This record gives sequence, structure tokens and C-alpha cells, in this order.
Amino acid sequence: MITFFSDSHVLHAPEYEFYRGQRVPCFENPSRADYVRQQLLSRGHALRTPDVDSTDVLKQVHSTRYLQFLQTAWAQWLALGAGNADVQPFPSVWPVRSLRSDVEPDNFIAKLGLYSMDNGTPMVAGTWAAVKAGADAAASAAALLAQGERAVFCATRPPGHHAGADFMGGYCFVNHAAVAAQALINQSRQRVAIVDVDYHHGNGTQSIFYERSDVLFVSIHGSPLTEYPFYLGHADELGEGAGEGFNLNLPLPAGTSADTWFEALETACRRVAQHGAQALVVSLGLDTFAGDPISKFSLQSPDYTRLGQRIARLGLPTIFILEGGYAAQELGVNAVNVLEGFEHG
Ligand code: OKP
Ligand code: ZN
Repeated sequence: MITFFSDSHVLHAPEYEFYRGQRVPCFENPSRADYVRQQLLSRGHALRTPDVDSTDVLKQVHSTRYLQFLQTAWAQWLALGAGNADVQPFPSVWPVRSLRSDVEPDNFIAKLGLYSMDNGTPMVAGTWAAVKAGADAAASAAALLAQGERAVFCATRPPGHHAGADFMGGYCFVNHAAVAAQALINQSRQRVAIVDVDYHHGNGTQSIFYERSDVLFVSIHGSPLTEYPFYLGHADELGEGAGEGFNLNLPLPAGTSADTWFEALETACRRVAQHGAQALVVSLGLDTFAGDPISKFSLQSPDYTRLGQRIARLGLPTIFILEGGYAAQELGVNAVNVLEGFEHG
């Protein structure tokens, strides 16, 4: 399968994140993309550099002030002190209930909190370059579908599905799946579907399309009662206004078996077919894998072939976008299993 891959992903390589009060090495690190790249090349898949500028589509799915912040954040951080060059900024204050988020403060850490849902999304000097390349990959994939390509993979990192219209979180800065779906809509397709199979609910993607009926969002994920992102992803979130009925969450308890997971995939696929989708975006998180260090489902490597086969049966032009998956060594095998299941049945 044609794959968009940018070497710029290595520019986003934060050293640590926080876990229970301690600094721990980042689960989301460049080795993930290296393993995916290796596996793609050794199994004969062609890599291409993203070649479509996503700037205009990014503005359709993210707010102007948030994009402006992302692009200038590192310069603002350095302006606070030259010693900041090798320090990771973290937010420490957030505009929760009763506080205002309409006025952007001047203080950098206050802005960082305004535009963040957690303190688990470290930023470094090269973050914007890396995430822009990821968004360009999504736009490039959509352009190939317009030319008649059946399916394209974006081997992108960091992931994107937790990023909302105006916030980062869960290792995500821009929402690549939203960029891909919006770019497909811009090709005058009336109906697009997004299926999010990452272990974690794609709260950012859901929120971006929550009031829209053209983009159906369906997600299978660990129950938010116990799993990140905790505050969204319940079954009663059905969409609002024009979007009512165009959001489907299939939360499953931590520890759910692969058999039950595939039953949920069946439900998801039936909903996509019913939508009459003309193209599909798959938020392909592989942290449903039994060996994943931060997740609690139990898919095995051959299950990813089966996942790809089921998606292929929808018969839709499809963009696969890499999201999570933190068993880095197995990530490449599992990702390419999906692609080959899709291609070869
Ligand atoms: C991103 B994606 C674990 C911290 C977990 C949030 C998880 C983000 C997952 N110690 N932080 O959906 O795979
Ligand atoms: Zn995840």
C-alpha cells in the first residue's frame, strides 16, 4: 500500500513524560515510526514523502488562534529564558468549569494550559515541523484517493485523535484523521466515515465533527470510566444538532477479549455501511495489542490481518492513519498486517 512517511517525525522526540509523579521515558517516541518503516520496506510497500500542503484544511478543523499558538509556542517558550532550549514546557493551570477560555492570556504557561487537555503532551523545538508533516501526509493521502487510489497509509507520529479544534492532549497536537476526512469532504463527497480503533477514545475527532452529519464518527475503545481520556467516549454521546445520530461510541471494559472486540468492529462496520459513506478514514491505533504497555485489550498480531480484511469488505476508498501503539517492536508487524489484510483479503 502506498504510504506517506516523513523523516521530520524525528524532530518530535521529547525526553520524558510524567507518570504517577515520576518522570518516565516517553511511550510515544521515534522508534515507533522506525519499526513501522522497517516493516513496510521489508514487506515491499512504497514510501512517499508528503507532497500536499495541508494549511487550508488545517484551518477548517482547527481554530486560527490554536494553530497560531502551535506554530509560535517554541519561540514564546524560548523568550521566557534562553535556558529553556532543552527544557520541556508543561502546563500547570487550566480553564476548567467557571473559568474563561475565550480570552487568550499573555502568559505563556497560561496559554499552554488554555490549549491543553492534560500535562501528558510534551512539546519540543521540532514539534510543529513534525506535526505539520503529519497533516501534510493526511492531505496527500486524500489527494491520491481523488486520483482513484483505493487505499493509502499515513505512517505518522505523533498521533492526532485526541487533538480537538483548539487543544492538544494525549500526545496529539493536530488531528490528522480530521484533516483527512475534511479533505475528502472538500472533494465534494457528501458522506465520509471515520472508524477509530485505537484503544483510547478519539475525543478530539468526535468533538470536531459532533455537530455535523456529513462525517460519521465511530469509535471502539476502553471504557472512559477507567481509561484515558476519561471525560468523553461514553455510549450516550450520539452527536448534537445536525450531527445527532452521527456519532457512535462502542466503549468496552478494560480486559475485553479479542472476540468481543471483533463483535464491536462488526457493529461499527454496519453503521458505516448504513451511513452510505463514500470514503473511509481509519484512525489506526494498535494499542489494542495484548503486549501494549499502557492498554488493556488483548488482540494478537494475526488479529490485525483480520481487522484489515473486515475493513476491506466495506469496499470504500480508505485512508489509514497511524495513531497509538506503544509495544514499539511489534508495532510495524501489526500495522502492516492490517494493510495486507486489507489488500489481500
Ligand atoms: C494516546 B493514543 C500513561 C500515560 C497515558 C495518555 C495516553 C494517550 C494515548 N502512563 N497518557 O490514543 O494512543
Ligand atoms: Zn491510544
